[in-house]
Amino acid sequence: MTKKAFITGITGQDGSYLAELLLSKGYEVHGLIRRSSTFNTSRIDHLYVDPHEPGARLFLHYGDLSDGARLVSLLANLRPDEVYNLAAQSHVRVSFDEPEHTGDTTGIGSVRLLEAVRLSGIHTRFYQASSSEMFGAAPPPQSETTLFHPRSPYGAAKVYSYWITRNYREAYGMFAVNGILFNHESPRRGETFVTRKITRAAAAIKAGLQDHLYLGNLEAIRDWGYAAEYVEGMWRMLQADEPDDFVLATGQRRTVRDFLDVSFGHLDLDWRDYVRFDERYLRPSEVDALIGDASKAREKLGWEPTVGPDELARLMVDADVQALKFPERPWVDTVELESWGEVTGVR
Ligand code: NDP
Ligand code: GDR
Repeated sequence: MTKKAFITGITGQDGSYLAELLLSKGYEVHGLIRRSSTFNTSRIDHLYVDPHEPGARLFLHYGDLSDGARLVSLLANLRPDEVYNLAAQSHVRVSFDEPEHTGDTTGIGSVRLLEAVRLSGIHTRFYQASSSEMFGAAPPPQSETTLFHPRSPYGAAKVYSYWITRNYREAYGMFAVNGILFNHESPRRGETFVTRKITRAAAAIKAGLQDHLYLGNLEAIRDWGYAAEYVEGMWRMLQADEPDDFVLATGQRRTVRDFLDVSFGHLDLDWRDYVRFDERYLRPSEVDALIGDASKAREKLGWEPTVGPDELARLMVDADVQALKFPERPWVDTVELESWGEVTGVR
């Protein structure tokens, strides 16, 4: 029997990799997309096959995490085996500008989806995209047992989603799990997150298209992994015998400064010649250091990342150099190049 998955946030970085992974495993994939006045599906266009074609296994449905009734009717009709809740207002800095909207989408959106599962009476496994931002000020290394101390409206909204997911597991016996993921990046990363901002700028500066790069706090420490490997961990969590919560991380610490060194160095550039400070990119309260301990996922799920932060930086710079040459395919990366025909069946 073909398994059916429902993904919110399918147009985002993780949604696109997860859709690819599930299609390669033979799933029928249904994605929630927001109506927008401009196209917002560039990260999944390469996976899309006209639904009238016999081989089509990817289907998109309009909806929004702010619209609970729509979520109920969609789930009741689709009856998926697995639900992945990846949708969120996911930018930490923006969450200080839009705290209420972030709370509504990143927090309450999760309970709307959990309620939709419950009210539609379906038996499904539920994945919640929890975040290392929930740890906030708690000192590293952080694991599943570290107490939360969020430092932003985004982090606080994710803590609510974490606990409401656990509550539905405990209260209703739902197979509902939290993946507590540390930062993961890729050539498909949104352009305003610091890694992608850096790798795009390095490529553009090298090509003579940009003079400067404006950044905020260069001392922040993060644990950066490769998104394509993290979606495999999400899937494994839903294949486990028992529902449980897991940290996914590389365990490697790098500062923003380190990421600049590797990215610009890869193109024989010295970032100090180009980077300027802009206080606009500081946060009212910062998360200084996130370094994850993913031993539980390694032991219980057999999940282990192979791409560390330096290789990741080089991979992203290479992809951004390529993207300048082929602007019509900005999402291109190595996973894509190796598995393109096999995954999509369209080439
Ligand atoms: P992105 O910002 O790339 O994608 C977010 C997705 O959510 C997009 O598809 C977006 O749609 C969708 N979305 C936003 N608001 C709504 C809404 N109200 N209703 C329906 N859909 C909505 O995030 P990532 O792919 O990087 O992350 C995926 C999830 O994992 C997020 O929940 C994020 O908070 C979380 N996370 C991410 C980490 C990371 O390092 N990447 C680490 C830990 C957790 P649209 O394209 O239309 O904007
Ligand atoms: P983060 O990622 O806040 O960790 O959240 P981001 O890349 O935005 O920031 C990382 C660190 O870099 C510093 N920084 C800058 N950040 C941005 N965006 N722009 C800048 O110009 C800049 N200069 C310095 C930040 O202050 C911060 O310390 C990401 C998101 O994907 C969340 O959704 C996810 O939950 C967490 O990772 C884990």
